[in-house]
Amino acid sequence: GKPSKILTLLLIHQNNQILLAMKKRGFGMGKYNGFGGKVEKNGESIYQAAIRETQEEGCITPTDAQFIGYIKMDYDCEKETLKVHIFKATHFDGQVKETEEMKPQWFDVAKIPYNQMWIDDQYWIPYLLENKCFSGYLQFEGHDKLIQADIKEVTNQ
Ligand code: 6U4
Ligand code: NA
Ligand code: NA
Repeated sequence: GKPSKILTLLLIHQNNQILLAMKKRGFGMGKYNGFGGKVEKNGESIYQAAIRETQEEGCITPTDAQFIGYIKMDYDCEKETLKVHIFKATHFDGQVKETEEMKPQWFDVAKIPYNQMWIDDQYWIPYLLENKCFSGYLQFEGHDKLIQADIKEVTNQ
């Protein structure tokens, strides 16, 4: 199979709102998403990368981040499979600011702009909002067409 790379994605869900950010450059440009990126190869943990990327992209430091989901993403047009580790936080230090990479914006959870987001987000954000852990696999044709989507709640028994 293809080589893979480990990525993080962190969403802030506070009261009845979710913080998303319009990505201004690079992978996913023009889409609203959480904060995230690649884990550094210097011994950084996935959790540390999730916090660092949120600091770099949103200028805030999540204070109660928890791992909530894992999705393996296969893009036919990308050299590497993405292993995306998703975190949720409800509190943070600092003030949300626009950066060179991201333009953040709060949305009511009833008005999440799914039509301006990655096509898979509508499948797993509902789990995140309900604090349910989830895991799954996505296979893309290009960046906007899903040819396989298998995301399920993960329960500990
Ligand atoms: P650099 O090299 O710093 O610009 P970096 O910020 O490290 O890159 P980047 O921006 O490539 O990493 O990370 C991609 C981000 O997009 C990660 O947070 C994962 C996220 N992502 C990729 N595919 C996604 C998808 N289908 N649905 C989704 N997020 C996705 O919700
Ligand atoms: Na990033
Ligand atoms: Na990065």
